[in-house]
Amino acid sequence: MQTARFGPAGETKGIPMTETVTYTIPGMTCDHCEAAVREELVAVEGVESVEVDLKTKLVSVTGEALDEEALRAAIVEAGYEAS
Ligand SMILES: [Cu+2]
Repeated sequence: MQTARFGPAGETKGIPMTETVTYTIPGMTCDHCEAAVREELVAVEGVESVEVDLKTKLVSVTGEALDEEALRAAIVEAGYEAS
């Protein structure tokens, strides 16, 4: 997983930053839920990878120029709610 961030000094126009956004989705209970959430999230523009931990109900979305509203909408689209 790519977790490196470009600090202000290393920021260059044209090189997008990779960022990770984490959500808690209490409604996820099984592999099916995980697959549904993952499928919607990877379809969001800029998303590179999605990691789901069913035990903690944590979903980590990594990508470039992530749109948090679009990510939340994708979670809703999958039938769940991010807290
Ligand atoms: Cu399920």
